[in-house]
Amino acid sequence: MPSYKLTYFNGRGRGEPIRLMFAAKGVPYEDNRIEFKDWPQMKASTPLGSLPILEINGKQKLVESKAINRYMAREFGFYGKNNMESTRIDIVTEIIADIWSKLTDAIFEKDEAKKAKQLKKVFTETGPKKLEFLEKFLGENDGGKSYFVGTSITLADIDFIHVMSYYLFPGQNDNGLDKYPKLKALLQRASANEKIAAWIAERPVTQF
Ligand SMILES: N[C@@H](CCC(=O)N[C@@H](CS)C(=O)NCC(=O)O)C(=O)O
Repeated sequence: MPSYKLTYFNGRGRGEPIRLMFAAKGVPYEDNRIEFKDWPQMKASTPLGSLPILEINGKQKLVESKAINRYMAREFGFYGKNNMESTRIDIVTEIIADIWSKLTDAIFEKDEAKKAKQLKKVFTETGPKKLEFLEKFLGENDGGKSYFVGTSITLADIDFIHVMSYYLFPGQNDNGLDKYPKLKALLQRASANEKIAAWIAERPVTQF
């Protein structure tokens, strides 16, 4: 088995779908967490001046989180059984990435008034529009009784678990999935996967 080293900040962010896949597959790896205070001196030594980086066998250095996600999903069997399934997984992950991008823009906005406005827009416009589509999309697969694509967990479900850990923002959007019963049930089902649940319980608690 290859040896894996994931370098990312000490947070969930763009590193967490990768960690969730290692957990779901039960594959050991080095979870190299960088503290923000140590980043400035390390930045210049990285290929793109950003993280995550996934090193395989101490040789290949993979960059770009979405490319790493897809590489891992292909390696670990989380990328569907054929081209159509992989493409349906891409559709879900790209939609989720749109929510994630608006959400993180808002979360990291320093101006509190702007931040509140942006968060409200994500919770009342951007998010619901995308989630409505995903609720229907999920229903097309097995009536929404299993997972986004096929009958086992894929990158689509893993990305969904991850981004929902931000979207269901405590005190502001806890009930953000109430209008989407299939998505809500999927989140519970996928998060209850024994290995994923164990990782979520044991991972370092970080704000983001
Ligand atoms: N497109 C890149 C973006 C990577 C990125 O911006 N990473 C952020 C953390 S989520 C980072 O390294 N920020 C520190 C910096 O840019 O100095 C990817 O998806 O991997």
